[in-house]
Amino acid sequence: MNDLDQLVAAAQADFARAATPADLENAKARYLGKSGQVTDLLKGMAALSPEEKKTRGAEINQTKQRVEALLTERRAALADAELQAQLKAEALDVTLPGRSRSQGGLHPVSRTLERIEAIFGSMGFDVADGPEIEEDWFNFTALNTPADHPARSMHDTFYVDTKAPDGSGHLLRTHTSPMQVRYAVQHVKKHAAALAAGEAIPEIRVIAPGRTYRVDSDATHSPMFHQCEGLWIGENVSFKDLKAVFADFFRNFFETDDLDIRFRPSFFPFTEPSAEVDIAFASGPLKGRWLEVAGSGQVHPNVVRNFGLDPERYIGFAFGMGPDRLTMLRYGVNDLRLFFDGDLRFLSQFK
Ligand code: 2NL
Repeated sequence: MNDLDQLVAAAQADFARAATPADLENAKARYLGKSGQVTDLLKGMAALSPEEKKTRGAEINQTKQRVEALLTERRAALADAELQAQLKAEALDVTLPGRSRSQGGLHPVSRTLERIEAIFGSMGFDVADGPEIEEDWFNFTALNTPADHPARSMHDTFYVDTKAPDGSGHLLRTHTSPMQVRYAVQHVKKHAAALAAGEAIPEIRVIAPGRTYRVDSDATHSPMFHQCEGLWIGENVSFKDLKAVFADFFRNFFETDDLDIRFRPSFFPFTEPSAEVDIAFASGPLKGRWLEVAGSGQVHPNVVRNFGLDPERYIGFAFGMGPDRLTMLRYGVNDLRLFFDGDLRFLSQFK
């Protein structure tokens, strides 16, 4: 083996030892770099005779080409090894089961609220939304609820603050009626000019669905619960209209015409006369049982006055119902607390 063959063999061994592309480029420099072995051989040719230059020059060039070929071969091998390693590391098992994302859904009470809004909406009721921390005046005083009424006691109402002895502080609303008072007062302000001129103003027709709070907790009471109140005020709105609204609502809500509705005399500070509303299904698991589903009545003259209207001219009715209880009836749920525990085993049944 001559010196040139030895050089090629040494280069091959060096290149083979290079484990990374960077190692290989360092090895290349030792042969083909500025002061590499092959480069040195080419420089040494200057001292040779023209005769020797021809033969030795050709041999050196051949050597250079062999080293370059070995380098190219090793570069490809290293690149291929790198690719194989990457493919192995990033291997994808297309036979593995997919990672599914679980499907969410609306809470059953939210479904009920949406149904309530849609049905009353179809009867021309506006939907009003407002603060859950209320002023005493909107929650009690405006609604003709006297200072000594048991609902105002600390045992029934969550107070945020009680600034004055007359109770003019803030509390968690105990019903959504205060929102209707706000709505009615705004409505009256909007039509103040017409009212002052003695002209008729548009009717108030609104529902107020939302969260309400009372100091109460058992299988049928939760400290946070939902309410939906309704209010219809005009110059010629009567109990007859209330009955028609309820019939339409409950038949739509429970998707059956086979139900009876009855009114039982009752008492609320904000209505006079007042009535509890019961329904009874003509078929199904609850067949024949009277179920209390709402409170209602003709809006008390004092309340109409607090809206800013003349109770001699404007009259109407109001009602309140419990969306939580309506949801229990619709889906056959027997414990109210299930709605608010956040247990997916319960909630996922409503997807
Ligand atoms: C019930 C009782 C009722 C009302 C709510 C009302 C609202 C205004 C004026 C007058 Cl702004 N009344 N609301 C009237 C009668 C009964 O609800 O048992 N709710 C579940």
